[in-house]
Amino acid sequence: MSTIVLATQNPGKVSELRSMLNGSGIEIIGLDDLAQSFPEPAENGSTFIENATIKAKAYAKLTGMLCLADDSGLEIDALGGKPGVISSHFAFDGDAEGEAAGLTRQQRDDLNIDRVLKDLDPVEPRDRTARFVCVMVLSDPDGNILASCEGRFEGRIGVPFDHPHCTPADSVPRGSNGFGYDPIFLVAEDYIYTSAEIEPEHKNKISHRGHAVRSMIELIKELQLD
Ligand code: ITT
Repeated sequence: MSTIVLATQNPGKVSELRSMLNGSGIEIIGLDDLAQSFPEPAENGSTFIENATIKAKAYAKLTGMLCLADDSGLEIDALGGKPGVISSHFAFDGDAEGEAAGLTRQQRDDLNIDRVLKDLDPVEPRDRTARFVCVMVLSDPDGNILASCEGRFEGRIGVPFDHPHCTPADSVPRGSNGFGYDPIFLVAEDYIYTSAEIEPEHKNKISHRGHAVRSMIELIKELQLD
């Protein structure tokens, strides 16, 4: 089995992907495990598949290895599917340069959460339906796409503690696991716990990334890479 490099600079994704691929027979390394550092490609696609393809091809070429990229994000129905492909920089309307460039990932995540809660302010708790989407793409060093797949994770965005319609069940942010929007995402199982409160192993079982990874493992096995 060939070694596959994970094309992500997001430590939250790396730890989830590592734990899910553990024991799959697929040997995985992160960009951080390589001696060199690599420039982040501009994610200027308008869909998850376009951006995942940009990342997979770019890092496959740079590293000379098979490369697995994940492009993911949050789609909120009441916001017409936003933040979608600009989830990582929603507070800056998708602009990764300018002001956002000087911030830590945690600071960006906090500002993105504030923006979502502000935009949803007039929306009733039951109308805050949303889902995480994850698209994965595997590229070889020549830029050939060997496999792609998608996973989804349904839920609802909670309500800030100080909002007049807030109840204890839907109050957010809550929880310290995961990353990104997890503290405000009430998992559709019961809309009680956020995806930052459930155990990481449980999130991996039901999440968008978990579903995509399991499909990708099957596709990689079928490719019979050596
Ligand atoms: P790479 O491009 O380096 O992989 P990134 O964080 O910029 O890292 P994306 O462009 O795919 O990755 O953006 C995904 C954003 O969507 C991420 O920054 C979070 O804000 C959000 N997101 C994706 N999966 C999530 C999850 O499981 N839990 C919470 N938020 C998530």
